[in-house]
Amino acid sequence: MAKRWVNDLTHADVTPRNTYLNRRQLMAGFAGAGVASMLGGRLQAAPELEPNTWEYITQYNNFYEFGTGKGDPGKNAHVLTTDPWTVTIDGMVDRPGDYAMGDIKEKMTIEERLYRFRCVEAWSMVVPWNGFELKDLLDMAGVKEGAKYVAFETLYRPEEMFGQKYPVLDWPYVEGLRLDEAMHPLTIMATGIYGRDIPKQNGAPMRLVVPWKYGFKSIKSIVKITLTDKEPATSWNKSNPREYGFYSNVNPTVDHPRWSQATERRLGANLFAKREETLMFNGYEKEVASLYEGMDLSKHF
Ligand SMILES: Nc1nc2c(c(=O)[nH]1)N[C@H]1C(S)=C(S)[C@@H](COP(=O)(O)O)O[C@H]1N2
Ligand SMILES: [Mo]
Repeated sequence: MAKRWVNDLTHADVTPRNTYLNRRQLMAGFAGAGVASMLGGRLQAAPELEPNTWEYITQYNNFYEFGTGKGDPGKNAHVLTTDPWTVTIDGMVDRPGDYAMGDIKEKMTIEERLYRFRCVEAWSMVVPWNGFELKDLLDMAGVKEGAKYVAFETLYRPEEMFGQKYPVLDWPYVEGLRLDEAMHPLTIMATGIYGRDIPKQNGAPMRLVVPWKYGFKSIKSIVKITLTDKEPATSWNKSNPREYGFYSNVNPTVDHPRWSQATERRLGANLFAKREETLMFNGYEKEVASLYEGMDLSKHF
């Protein structure tokens, strides 16, 4: 099964060192996840939303704090201490402070959201998240007039996140959204998958999910949320601005400089299934296109 993964494109190939790490770790690979899906596979990938298996969702991950191989986070993330967990909300808010994760969960309404998930590397899956709307959390803190963006930060704890000992990215991982994107009802903070607590490799105890954007926008294990009037720096943009923009909306008509974004490989699909066509805004065009009216999306990629 590892073989199929070797063929996946990777946005990690930003330096020769990364290329080396990826090759090595992909070879070590992960065995097992593909078998059940092959046996149960249908001849054609279905267009309707069918969630991926728990195994795929939790064993094929990108979480570079725990290694750059797809199987690494599933093997390594168990060492992360997620309780206690504090989320700092600051910047342009009425009620800045350090919020205990338990208190946040108690106040928020947890729902299930079945979303497509499309990585910039051109693979995709469908995930039954549990979580709450980011808007509700921001409303709790009270967004001040004049705030235009939301910046997010992942935990920095190299003793547990061994990947942070290597300069693969400029740690901690940071991301950002425009305020209207953050307030959109499709934007959630995920705290669970398949009705269970979200596994550490998927970003416990709380990670962002923005289903119409490439997966790297969906930052994991968040400890800080800052409301600001300036466009925040984002990790992959800092690492390679030519290839990764601030917006990173899924768009089949704007290719990555090194590969096409017109199609995608649905994880867990039958081995012989055709690649699927990538949908504008990952299939959420009706809901989110109005956010980008009048913008040149090939310029604001
Ligand atoms: N902190 C942090 N968040 C991250 C990443 C990461 O390396 N570190 N990888 C991103 C990428 S590239 C993708 S595709 C998704 C993967 O989420 P999943 O492993 O839950 O499928 O997480 C995103 N969030
Ligand atoms: Mo990704």
